[in-house]
Amino acid sequence: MLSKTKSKGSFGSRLQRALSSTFGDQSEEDADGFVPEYDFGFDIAVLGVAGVGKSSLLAKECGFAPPATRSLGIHFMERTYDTLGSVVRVRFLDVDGGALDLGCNVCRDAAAIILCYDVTNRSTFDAIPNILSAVKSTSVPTSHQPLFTLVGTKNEDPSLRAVYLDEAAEFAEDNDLELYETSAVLDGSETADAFAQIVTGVCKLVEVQDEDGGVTMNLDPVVLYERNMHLHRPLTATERIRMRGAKRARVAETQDETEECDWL
Ligand SMILES: Nc1nc2c(ncn2[C@@H]2O[C@H](COP(=O)(O)OP(=O)(O)O)[C@@H](O)[C@H]2O)c(=O)[nH]1
Ligand SMILES: [Mg+2]
Repeated sequence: MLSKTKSKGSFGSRLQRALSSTFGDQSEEDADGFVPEYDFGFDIAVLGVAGVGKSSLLAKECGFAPPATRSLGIHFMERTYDTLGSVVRVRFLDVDGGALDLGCNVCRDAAAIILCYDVTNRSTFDAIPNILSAVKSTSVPTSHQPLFTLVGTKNEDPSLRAVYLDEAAEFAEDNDLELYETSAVLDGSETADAFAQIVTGVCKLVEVQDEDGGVTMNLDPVVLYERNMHLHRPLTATERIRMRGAKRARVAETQDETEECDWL
């Protein structure tokens, strides 16, 4: 007799589920009366060779002291932003350079990916194409591709520069990436500006015109889900049904694309 075993999903999805229960992804489970502190949320994964300054950059942006020791694995930091009339909670996944495999799995559910290199260290820039292709080769359905951004760090001293802006800009253009340069030791305004633009860039993926001709976010849970974002309120019965359909379609799309890849 055939026995049915329930699939637990990929390592990435299991990790994500565990994280959601730890960090309280309450998009579907909240009880009535819950007062949201934000309208919706999403993850941004930050990748790059060890030592490029990922943790320092995130510490600056999220208002923590920079870490005293090297991070191992994946660390989480979060903060909220006011964007396009909504409050959005962004959870940053600080992926240690040595945890790229783990990072690639987590990237599957991220709305945006920041690839960091150190402008004073050429080899960290040379590593970016490999990191980019490793992330892109994870089975993310085409319609759910995250927004990719390239960030050059430690740009405060022009005399130490080893990667010139023109070259980085050319790579960014060729690979359809936004490019920012910043430093975690300066006052933080450049960093804040870069992060604000990245968060706005993600939100713009689901923007719509309102009746007055202004721009607002489309907070339909399925539209958000398509871009790896989630609402921070309980879903209605109809929304739950639509979400189940969208999730099933995504699983089917992932399988289709994996099968296509097997033929290559
Ligand atoms: N000069 C300079 N040093 C930085 C900057 N950001 C980080 N660092 C230093 O670079 C080293 C590695 O930083 P860290 O954030 O741990 O890198 P990570 O491994 O990518 O997370 C630390 O000694 C930081 O103090 C920066 O903007 N300018
Ligand atoms: Mg670190």
